[in-house]
Amino acid sequence: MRVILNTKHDAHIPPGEFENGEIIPCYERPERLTTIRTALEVAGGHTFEEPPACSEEAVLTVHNPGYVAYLRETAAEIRRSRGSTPKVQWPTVFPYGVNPRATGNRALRGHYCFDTYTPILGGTFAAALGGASAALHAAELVASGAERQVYVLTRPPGHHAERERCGGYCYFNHAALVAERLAKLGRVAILDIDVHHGNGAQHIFYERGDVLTVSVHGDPAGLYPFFSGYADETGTGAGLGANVNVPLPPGTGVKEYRPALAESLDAVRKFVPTFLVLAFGADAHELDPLGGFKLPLGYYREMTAVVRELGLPTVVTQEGGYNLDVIGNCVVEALKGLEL
Ligand code: SP5
Ligand code: ZN
Repeated sequence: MRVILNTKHDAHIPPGEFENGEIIPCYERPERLTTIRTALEVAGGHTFEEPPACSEEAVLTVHNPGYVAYLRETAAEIRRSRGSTPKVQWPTVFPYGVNPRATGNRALRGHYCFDTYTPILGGTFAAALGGASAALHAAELVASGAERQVYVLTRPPGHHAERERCGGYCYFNHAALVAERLAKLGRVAILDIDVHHGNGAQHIFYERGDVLTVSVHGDPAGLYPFFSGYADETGTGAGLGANVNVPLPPGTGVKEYRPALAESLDAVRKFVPTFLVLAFGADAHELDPLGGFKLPLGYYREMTAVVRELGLPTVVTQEGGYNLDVIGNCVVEALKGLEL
């Protein structure tokens, strides 16, 4: 398969993530991308390419201009600071009250980010724009008919990013950028099989009837992102019925996952899309440190083979997956399933 890389990814290497009052080592690190790339090279049959750089305006199709400018300016300010102020900017206070007003920097930090896992560094904007470039190039290849399947190998991931908020290690929503581009040509379904709820695309397309968002994930009562991903979130207005959540309990294995995925694929078929975006995470694997699911490596080919049966032109975006010993092979198997 044609693999589009975010070659700017290592401009973003956070010093840690803030979890329950402690800074712990990042789960989301550069080795995630390089280990997946190496596994694909060893497996063979894939080509790797750098996308042309997209403009900042190109991400405004799904992101708010104030948010994009905030990421750009914060990163620039951190680069200029040279040791006098911290090299990382974390939010500490989040919107509250009858009319939250975000004017000064400390309020903006919490306004434009919804958790403590997603800091801004001097290189964050460049890395995020590199990911958007990869996603938009992949979308263009499928939109033009040059390719039927393309895989976007990028980090930081994208599927938690909302229209004007980063979170869950995500800054720009790659799956949403691809969907918005393809929606100019026809109906688009986003199927999110990362173990965490695809809250970003749900948020961005919640009122849209031309983009279906479907997510299979761990029950938000016990798993990140905690506030969304319940089955009764079904869309609103023209988008009513065009959002499908399939939450599954901790410890979910193949026996429970298989029918849940089948149900999700039925929802996709019923929508009769022209294009598919597969937001793929390897964090439902049994050895993932964050997911709590029990899917074995041996299931990953079957998992995407049933997606392939949809017969749709498809862009795959790399989302989560945090066990460096298994994510490479998960991707290898998933792409095999799509290409069968
Ligand atoms: C793209 C993606 O998969 N983002 C997921 C973000 C989840 N971050 C939660 C980190 C929780 C860290 N502490 C959990 C310790 C488990 N042993
Ligand atoms: Zn995830």
